[in-house]
Amino acid sequence: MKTIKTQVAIIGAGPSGLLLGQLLAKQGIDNIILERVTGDYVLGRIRAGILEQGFVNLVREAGVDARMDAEGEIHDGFEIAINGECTYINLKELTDGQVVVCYGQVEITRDLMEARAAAGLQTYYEASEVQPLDVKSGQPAITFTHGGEQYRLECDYIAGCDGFHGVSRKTIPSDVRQEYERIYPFGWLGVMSDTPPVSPELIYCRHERGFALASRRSATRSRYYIQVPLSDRVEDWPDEVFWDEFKTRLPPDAAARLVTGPSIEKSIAPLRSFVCEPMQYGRLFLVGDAAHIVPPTGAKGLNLAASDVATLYRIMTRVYRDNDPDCITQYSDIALRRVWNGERFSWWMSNMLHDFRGTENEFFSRMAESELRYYLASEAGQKVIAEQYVGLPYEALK
Ligand code: FAS
Ligand code: PHB
Repeated sequence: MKTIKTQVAIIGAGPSGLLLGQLLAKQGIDNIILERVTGDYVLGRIRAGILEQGFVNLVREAGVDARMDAEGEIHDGFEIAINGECTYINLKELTDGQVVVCYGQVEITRDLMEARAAAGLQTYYEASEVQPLDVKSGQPAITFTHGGEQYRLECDYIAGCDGFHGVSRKTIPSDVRQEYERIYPFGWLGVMSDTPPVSPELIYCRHERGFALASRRSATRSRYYIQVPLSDRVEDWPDEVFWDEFKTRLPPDAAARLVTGPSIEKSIAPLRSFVCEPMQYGRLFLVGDAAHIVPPTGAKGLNLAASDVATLYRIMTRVYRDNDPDCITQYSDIALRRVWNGERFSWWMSNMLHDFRGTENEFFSRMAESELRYYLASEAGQKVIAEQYVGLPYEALK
């Protein structure tokens, strides 16, 4: 077995792991990333598209903002439609100037991967049998296999950035872990197409036939979603059937502008809310989807991963720069306060915008529509939605 060493071992080369690795390296903190699949496979996952200001600031701090600034789109607001009747949520006005940036997760991940390679930072792609060890001791380690060789990575700390299906969360003993979950009774059919988007900003649609979301990746690439039953398969949705249904759920003006075309990606994702407490165990820290999942209705998944990264990065900086190892005890409590706030907003947006008939009773649907109308009808209500959508400020360390 070959022994290698680093200060912070990172499991996972998704956005969490790559962003953390870049920020730590900027502070001179040595780190190695272990990733189960190839870099191309990671880049093949179509996921998020909306970045909170906090995320944008972190990307800038990591020195990986050039393409985001050049190609990302600043969105001052978005529409919420109820059966075709639109209300504009003016983020910029309602939050004293805060906005969001529309820039695909794939692009951010690509930028981070390229920056990491350019900096000569070590990433083991296609690492298998990754296993954290002795996380409660002062010398944790990770064993893994790479290129047919066995390795032991000795480190000071382990960042579990390995997503919902990773190994890190399971390293916390089941009698220590408390998991909270809600599975939604529907999924999202997502379509990517090289067609001009129906709107310069996003449109979230509550419709009697089900939820729809008109998003985008650029002026020539659209990202669209519709709520579908969990029993549906992609094969049930040939392009023309999708376009007809999507058009029906859009507000009339947007429907009239819809340009259809061949899908270049089509998939169905289930929706769940999930939180694991605590988010740390000894010198192992859970980051991003390894610790929590939200339904994408609030555009929070990637953004909550970023706030975890921000907290852990600041803690590691204090440990190594200010020689304050005790501050690691703050991570889980700080991260969870923002995670639960993001969980609540994502759960609320999902309840307000989806059709629950057939799973909840008609009374629930009438309550949800009435509550959404109440929020949209008042500046105070719109302000609540806007503050949550742009993201609350990151909590400082004590
Ligand atoms: P990730 O899952 O992205 O990355 C984890 C990495 O760890 C992966 O590369 C994986 O291969 C690796 N890994 C796993 N196990 C390992 C092991 N044992 N050893 C080594 N490596 C291992 N969020 C939004 O904000 N908006 C959206 O619209 C949105 N849509 C989504 C659609 C889908 C289908 C999914 C699944 C998620 C979506 N999300 C969305 C959430 C998504 O963006 C996540 O929040 C984001 O990918 C989190 O990033 P990471 O925490 O890095 O986890
Ligand atoms: C996306 O563009 O993929 C996207 C945007 C906002 C959401 C969900 C998905 O709430």
